[in-house]
Amino acid sequence: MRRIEAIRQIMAQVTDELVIATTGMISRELYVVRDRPENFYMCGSMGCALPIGLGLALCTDRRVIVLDGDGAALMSLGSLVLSRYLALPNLVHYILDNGTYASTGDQPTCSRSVDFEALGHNVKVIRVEPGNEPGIPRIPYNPREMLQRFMQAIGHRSERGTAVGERSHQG
Ligand SMILES: Cc1ncc(C[n+]2csc(CCOP(=O)(O)OP(=O)(O)O)c2C)c(N)n1
Repeated sequence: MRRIEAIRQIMAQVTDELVIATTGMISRELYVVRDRPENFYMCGSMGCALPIGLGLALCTDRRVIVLDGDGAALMSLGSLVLSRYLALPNLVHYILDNGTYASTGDQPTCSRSVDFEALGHNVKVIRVEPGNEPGIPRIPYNPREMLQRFMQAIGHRSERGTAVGERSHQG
């Protein structure tokens, strides 16, 4: 199965879940499949989709879906075992495992020797083909727009009444 097809199948089941997508083509393919304000595209920081998903799932009853790559999951093994420890019932962690860092040119990962489902919590590994879909555009939102859109979608303001993205840019 192509990775984008796995994303299509996952998103076909989504109603009001918050979806946190990992860095690279997984985010970009999600954007093409079904862009929505409740999607957060983690542009730039590989390995951070699960920690963000964990934080969200800890502080809301809403269901949270993390769309991860095998390379990103391997980069964040501490989050994987923390997720197992926390065992949050509202978190589902998909790992789209193509055995490579496809977004940067299909360099191999060591995912085949790792049992992600045993290490993490509510992990669903989907084996997908390596490679990227042709012609997938870049996500047009800059990081601040991305964050503000998402925070608005989840109804969150910081205690000072500013969106969190504004606050972090002030240092
Ligand atoms: C900390 C960090 N390291 C490296 C990169 C460069 N990078 C972006 S996406 C990517 C590959 C992601 O691989 P994987 O998570 O397996 O997803 P795939 O692209 O295979 O679907 C890499 C190495 C980055 N953005 N951040």
